This record gives sequence, structure tokens and C-alpha cells, in this order.
Amino acid sequence: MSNYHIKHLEEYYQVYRKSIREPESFWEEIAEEHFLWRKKWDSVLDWDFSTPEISWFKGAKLNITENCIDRHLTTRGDKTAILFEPNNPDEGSQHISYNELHIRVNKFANVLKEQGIKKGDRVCIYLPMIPELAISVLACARIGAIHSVVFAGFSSTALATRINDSDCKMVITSDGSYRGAKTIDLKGIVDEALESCSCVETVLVAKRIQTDIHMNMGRDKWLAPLLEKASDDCAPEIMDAEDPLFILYTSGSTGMPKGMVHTTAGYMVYTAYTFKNAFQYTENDVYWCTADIGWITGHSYIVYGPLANGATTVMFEGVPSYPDYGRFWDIVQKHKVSQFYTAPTAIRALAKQGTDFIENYDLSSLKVLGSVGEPINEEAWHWYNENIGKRKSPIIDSWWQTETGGIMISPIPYVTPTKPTYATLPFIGVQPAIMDENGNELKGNQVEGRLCIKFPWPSIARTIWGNHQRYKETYFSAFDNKYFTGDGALRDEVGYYRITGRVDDVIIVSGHNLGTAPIEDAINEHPAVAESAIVGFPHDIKGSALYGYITLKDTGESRNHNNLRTEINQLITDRIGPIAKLDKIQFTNGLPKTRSGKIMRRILRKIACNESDSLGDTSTLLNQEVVQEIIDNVL
Ligand code: 7RM
Repeated sequence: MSNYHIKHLEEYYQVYRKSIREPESFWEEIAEEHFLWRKKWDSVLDWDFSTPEISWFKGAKLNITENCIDRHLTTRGDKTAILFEPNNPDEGSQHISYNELHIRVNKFANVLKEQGIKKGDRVCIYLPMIPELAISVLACARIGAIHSVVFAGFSSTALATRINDSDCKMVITSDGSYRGAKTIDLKGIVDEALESCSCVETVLVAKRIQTDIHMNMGRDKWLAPLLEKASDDCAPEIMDAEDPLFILYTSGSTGMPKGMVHTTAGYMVYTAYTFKNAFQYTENDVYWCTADIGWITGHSYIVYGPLANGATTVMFEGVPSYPDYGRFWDIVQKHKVSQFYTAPTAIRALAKQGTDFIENYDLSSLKVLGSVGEPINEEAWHWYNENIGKRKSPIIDSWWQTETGGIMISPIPYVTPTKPTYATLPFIGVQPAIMDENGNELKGNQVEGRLCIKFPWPSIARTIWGNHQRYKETYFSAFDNKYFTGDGALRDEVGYYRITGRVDDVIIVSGHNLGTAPIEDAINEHPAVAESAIVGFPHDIKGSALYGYITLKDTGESRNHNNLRTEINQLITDRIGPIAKLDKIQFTNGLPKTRSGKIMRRILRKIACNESDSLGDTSTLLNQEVVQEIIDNVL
């Protein structure tokens, strides 16, 4: 029996049971046999969900880049580590070998040091999907700096909030980025953000689009000349197992985005282990995850998990529609991709284009298809299975979160029989629980409720940067002694899990988690707006789209509603980004409220989803009369 690589269903059940019965000896054996440690741990797991404090491999010393790069050099030095596919296919792909990656990461790490970055400093990375993104992430990890990657589609305000929250000393960006036929002025966005960030001392700028940009003397430095001069020898900083590796922001249902903190050893062990098994990765495979490294999926399953296994990982700069909707399949054919991991929203967008774009390409290299980010609907699942997988490649519908660091519930391909829309079985070491609203665990099969995890796994986020209290309240207070995911789930008659969606106010649009609060905050900035509430409603392509209910200030003057709609969406674009724009805006005379003054989004959601005949009990509302008015004017 192999604990590291599971190949049969019986093996899965055996290993799973072992990982639950003896979690410490299980993870200790995995850690011992498959990673490089400068010093072994004093204890495998210490935890208390009530404080909450969790540590894995306490006392151990290591550097994650030594595990992801250096240790492969003797056996795989010339193997491609990162296969870069540019936005424009005519530019040609780049194969970065493990040897070359080692040199480039070391040089970059030395540049960071020369610029005054030390262990524990926070570095914000705001880059498009170019090799410098992965390299700068690894360079931070090399010297023990904490990276905070901000997705390069976020606006300057969103960027500034994240830079200030974690007090970043440096920003790494580029002159601009390519996105299909468009270019984006990334440096301009950074300049705007930095007007309100006094913590940033240095901005390193990679050249990508070769345009003239303004360089702020003393603060901004071109990366290329610094890299050229830098030594390619940089000894890895020896880190404690529980030293922070990175911060990654995720939106919450209220207030500021949450800077989830992931630490070194447990994150490494779990992402590597799940990568190996969830994708059945073998030595000569070419693996491609289409996510952006600005999201957790990119951190764990483009960078750390694949590289820890010595894999070849594709990094794609562009979009699925450029030069045309055949681009994904062109890349699969060109690089003989074996594992392909994408999001339901991309699958739905591609399915909408029909199959003409697929027929010209040879997809026979594919062995495993993955889905992540939101529930995959039945139609999209079948389209993916038939047209891309040709009914031969299992689909792994993998459920997990920024907070969990790695895949938590997922089939293991060629091991777990799949079932459309079901994430199926818990991963090794994961102990899910389905809870009812009164806090009781629903045991046995055929139950539905709220999804919790009742035992720590190695890559659970350890805190929210600068706000441990919020970490405790958000994840460990709804249910006693359990991590609450914020998702609903059901367990079917054979024990398979299906994720039913968020039970809080987070809405997933095209795979991006959007908190309602920051969007409402942006809308409420409009001088004509009194109040607003955002809910999600089903959308063919985006999964969910945003529906806004807005009440206007009573000024006595009449306003043009269409102009207002445009202005409000412009505000949202400025404050958050175009992804958060509202698809529908309904102006109303009031919003349904509880007596304590909370907006009842549950009711608004039902109305937006055309389910106003099943609103449930509305008698506790402060202002019952507005409900009928809203129903009468629904868009
Ligand atoms: C990896 C990632 C987390 C939220 C999570 C869910 C939803 C993710 C699935 C899914 C149904 C899935 N991290 N989600 N994967 N829902 N099936 N396979 O997406 O932090 O950005 O989002 O995404 O609601 O709580 S995330």
C-alpha cells in the first residue's frame, strides 16, 4: 500500500481510515519520506479550535523553494518546470527548466535583498501571468519575505486597501499587461494606489508591453538591469514550519477583505500531496491549471503543489477567447497537456461557442479534467465530459477554499467513480461534518446542511493578518469546535458530497468571490443613493450575476434611472473592478428589514431568482409593505 500515491478505491478507503485514526503518524510519514527538512519537527500537530491555534510540524526547519526547486536539480535539472504560453500565440512559448528557474529565483531573491527586503517583510505582487509572477513569489519564499499577490484585475482602490492592510514595503509590478487584444496600464493603477500607501518604499517594474511609463524617481526601479547584475547564488533562508509563507486576500461578507495567512510546512506538505493524487500526476505529464496566480488555485496548483512534485506546470497569460475560442484547445494540443484544471464559468463560456472550435484540435493527450471555484452545473459537466474528455477523462470536481489552502473534497481520478455535480469524497485527512442550524451534526447519509470540518488538516490558514479575533469569529464561532466553511452541502446515499453554494453573503461571479458589503459600499458612495442591497441570481455563463436593489435619496427632483445605472456601475468599476458590476439594478422605495435593522437578503434573493411565491414568513419584517412593491417591479 502506498500512502503517497493512491491508485485504487480500496487503497483510498484504507489510507483515508488510517489518516483519520492516526492523523499524526500518517502526516509524519508523508512529511518524512517526501520532503527535504533542515531539521525535523518536535511535534506533528498541536491544535485548539477554540482559541483557535493550529500548528503542524512545530520546531521543523525548512525552505519551501529548496523543496520546489533545488532538490530536483540533480534528477530533473533540464526538465521544464514552467511552460509559459504568452497572450499572443505568435510570440512563442518559453520553456523554463528547473536549472533556469533556480538561477532566476536566486537572482530575483538577491535583488529583493539588495532593495532592503528581509525575512518577515511583506511584498505585494501585482503582476500579469508572466514568468516574473511565479519567480517573484518563489524569490520571496527563498528569503522568507511574505508575499501578498493581488490579482492584476483589481482596481487601484482595492490594491491600496490590500497594500495598507498588510503594510507592504514593496510592490512588484509591470509596465502593463496584455489581455486578449487589449493592453492594461498596470503601472498607472499602481501609481494611483500608492498615492494612499505610505508604507511602500520601492516599486520594482518588469517590462512587458514596452510602452513609455512614468517612473517615480527614487521609488520605482526597472527590474531587468537589477536582475542582470544580481548574483545567481542565494542561500535559502531557513524557516520555521509555522513561519508565514504568504497572505492572500479573500472577500468576506462584511467589511475589509480578509488577509488569510498560510504558513510554510503544512501548506507545502498538503498542496504537494493533493496535487499528486487529485491529478494522478506522473513524471512526464504536462499539467495546466488555467487560474491566475492571483487566486489561491494558482498559488497551490500552478506554483507550489506542482513544483514540489517536480512537475511541468503551464502558465498561460491570455484569455480563452483570444485570438479565438479555440485557444485553450490549441494550447492542449501544442503542449500535449495531460491534466487540465479550469473553472465552471470558463466551461460555460466555451460551451456557448459550440464545438466548431474543438474539432480542429487533437485533445488525445488529456487524461484528467478538473473543475474548481463554484458548483459545476449538470449541463456544463456533461459538455466538458463529452466534448473535452471524450468520455475518457474523469472530471474531478474539487471543492476547497482560500482558507483551506488545498483541495478538500474531490474525486481521485481513475480511483473514485465520478457523479455529475458531486465533489464526491473527502480527501485523505479531511473530516467533513454536515450541521443543522441548531448546531447538531447530521450523521449518516442523505442529509443536507452546513458544511464544517471537524479536525485540522495541514494547510488550513492559521489566522487573518492583523485580526485573529475576526478569524475566530468567522470560522470557529458558528459551530462549536469546528471550522465552518460558509458553504452548504448534502451527503447522498453512498456518502458523496455535493456542495450547494454559499450560505452567507458571498456571491461567486465567474469564479470570483465577491462580498456584498464592499460592492454596497461603492454604490452608497453615489450622492443620489440612500441604501443598497446586492444579491446573486443564476446566470448562464457567470454562474451567478449581481442584482442590486437601490433606494434613492428623497430630493424631490426626478432622476434618469438609466444614467444612474451607468454612474453606479462606473463607481463599482473604480472601487472594486469591472467584475463586480451589477447586471440588474432595481430602484425601490425601501428594503425589507428585520427589527434590528438588518436587510433581509434572503427575501431579496428569492425575488431576484423569480421565487417570490416562496418567500416564507415575512411577518417579522419592520416594513412588510415594501416586499410587494419590489415584487411588482422586479426586472
Ligand atoms: C478554490 C477556490 C471558495 C468558495 C467555496 C465554495 C466555492 C470552490 C467549488 C465550490 C462548489 C466546487 N477558493 N467553490 N470550489 N463550490 N464546488 N468544486 O475557489 O476561496 O476563491 O472560493 O468557492 O463556495 O467556499 S475561493
